[in-house]
Amino acid sequence: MSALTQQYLELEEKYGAHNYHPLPVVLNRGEGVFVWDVDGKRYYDFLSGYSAVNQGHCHPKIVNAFIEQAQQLTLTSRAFHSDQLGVYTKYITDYFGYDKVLPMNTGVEAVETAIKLCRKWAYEIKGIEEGKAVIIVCEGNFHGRTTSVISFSSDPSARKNFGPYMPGFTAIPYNDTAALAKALENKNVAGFLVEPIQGEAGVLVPDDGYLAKAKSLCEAANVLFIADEIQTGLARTGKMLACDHEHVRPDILILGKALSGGMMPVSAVLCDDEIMMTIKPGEHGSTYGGNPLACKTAIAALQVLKDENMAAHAETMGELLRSELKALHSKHIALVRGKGLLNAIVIDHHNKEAAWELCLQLKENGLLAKPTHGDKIRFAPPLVITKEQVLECVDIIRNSLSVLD
Ligand code: IF1
Repeated sequence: MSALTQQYLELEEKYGAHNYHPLPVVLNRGEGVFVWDVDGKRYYDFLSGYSAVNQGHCHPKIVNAFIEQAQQLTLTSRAFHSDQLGVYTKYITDYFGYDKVLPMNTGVEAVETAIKLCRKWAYEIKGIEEGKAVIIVCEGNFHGRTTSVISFSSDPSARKNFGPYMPGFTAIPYNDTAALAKALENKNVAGFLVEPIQGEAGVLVPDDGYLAKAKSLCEAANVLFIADEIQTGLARTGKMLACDHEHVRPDILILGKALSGGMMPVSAVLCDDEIMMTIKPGEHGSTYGGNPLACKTAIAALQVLKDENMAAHAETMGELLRSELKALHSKHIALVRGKGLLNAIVIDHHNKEAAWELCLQLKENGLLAKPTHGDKIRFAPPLVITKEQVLECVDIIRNSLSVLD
């Protein structure tokens, strides 16, 4: 490790909270599928900021929109109107086909917003007795870090000693429509909150038909189907939304991450008037939510996804990546799974540090990826990756795997 890298690591170690355990690499530049460290070494980015930079690092059209707006007007608060918000709300609701949007910033804020909308709808439209609404969630979920949202996490490290926990959530196994049907028998159920593919759980892809069946069960029970597409949405899995694979239209759609192409936290909740209009002035909001800089940036980020046909490209590149990884027939890879360019491998090794060691070797060889849950490594490059680059990355992975022999 270079002295320069060491210096930066020491600063973070000494002055930053120790709530992460990153790879020992210090980045200072990004462009497309690549990032560079402070010593000028170039890497393929196989994490894409946890799918926030689907459009590639520093996409020129998104950067330009951002800079233009930054020089014009960045924040008004929602106490006043801006000339950007109305344009953005029309743009994004047309884009996804919903009556209305509620703009927020981080992903978890949008999840919280969806929960509030669901509860309001339950009491004011569905007619559930006040305080009794239940939202069904899935075991192994990841929806963010607030105290409410970690209350229904099944990951001890996300929850432990952060209680007391928020009531009103019931967890059922993921990818289990029988369990959902059973849970829906409770008349106080207001919503079903689900990730179309579970990211944090190690890119768990449910069976074909799961989302469609879940949606129809929810419809029959007059329960809102709430899709957290913060990670799976925006072309990542080979469709604009992962729910599109099964022609499912969520009642509440949650977006974040790549909605700004990595420029700043921009999230959104979309739904129709019956749900959205239950929230009245003063009942919900945020200082930065819907700010003009975010609006302008998000329009550019969404437009780039369409103009550059990124969903279809992600589908093709994802198929190539998975088939090439499988063709390695590595004894260290137990499983290759994913959809589009949201993929993971499961490492098979007696050493439980094997995935971490492989990631260190990948880094040496010019590819950045991060282990999750010990034995899984996510492979989710920016969607601008080319065929030649996918093949080169598979070569890097093949060479790096020998470190586990
Ligand atoms: C961290 C994982 C990814 C998300 C879904 C909501 C949020 C996220 C489906 C919250 C955020 C991130 C956040 C990051 C790690 C991470 C992650 F490994 F934990 F699961 F991406 F895969 N819903 N996911 O994936 O969005 O508030 O962060 O903007 O360390 O928390 P946020």
